[in-house]
Amino acid sequence: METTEKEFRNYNKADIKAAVKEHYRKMRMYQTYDYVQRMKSKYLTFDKPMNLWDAMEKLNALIDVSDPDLDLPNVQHLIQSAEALRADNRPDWMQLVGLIHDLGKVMYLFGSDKDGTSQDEQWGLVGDVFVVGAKLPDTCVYPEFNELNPDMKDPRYNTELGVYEKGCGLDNLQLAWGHDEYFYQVLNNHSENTIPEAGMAMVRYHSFYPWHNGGSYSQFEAPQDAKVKEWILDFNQYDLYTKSPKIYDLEDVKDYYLPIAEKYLGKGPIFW
Ligand code: INS
Repeated sequence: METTEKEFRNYNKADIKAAVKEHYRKMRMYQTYDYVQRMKSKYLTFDKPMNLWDAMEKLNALIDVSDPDLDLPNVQHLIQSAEALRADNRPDWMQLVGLIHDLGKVMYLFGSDKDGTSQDEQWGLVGDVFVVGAKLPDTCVYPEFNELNPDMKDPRYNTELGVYEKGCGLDNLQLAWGHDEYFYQVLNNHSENTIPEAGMAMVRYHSFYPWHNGGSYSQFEAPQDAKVKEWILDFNQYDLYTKSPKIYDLEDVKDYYLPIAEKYLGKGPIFW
């Protein structure tokens, strides 16, 4: 890899786009406990059939505004991740997870500016996520925006535990709404899905940087979450350090990934 690790995710470098910072300002300001509940009832309807490859194609039209390291359409990032996993001979299901882990970003097709789930307003779609319903930690990128979150003035939500119990476990937390939780729930609802538990965790928690990278939220961890963190950190190398200007054609790699996708997701459409 050409770029060294420390050059990734540097949100303070001089040429960072104002749009990245603005994205995080809005995300911190609007992603409240109530907002997340509203988005769950709005988007977890599983009534829109679309096959996997059509969904991949749709990510040709989406550039992730929160990403300081990549300006390419999101489908390129997915192929780059998968190809790196393939080159390292990682298990077929993990290669598939690399290929699809951000597919929840197709929510932009059904989304709106108002919800932050559109091409223009992405604060409900992409970016590092955090727990809603508990105090925001300083390990969030741009922690200076934490105080803009209305929940931080609400005594129900602004304490270390907030609405949760100590040791409740990761799966019982409500995270900021975005592509990760959306796609996890879509896959969970897909009856033909046989992606192993580790792969499902990679989909669900890969953007949860304040936890897997920042070391926050240990008050909520249950014993089984230690292994989840190992899975996520393993996957993270392929999610983050594979970002490069290299462009692929989805059609060229499809022959290789199609049988793997059918093995773990079946042949039918996915309901979004
Ligand atoms: C990126 C991007 C990714 C997400 C990361 C974030 O900007 O939105 O999809 O996984 O957490 O830093």
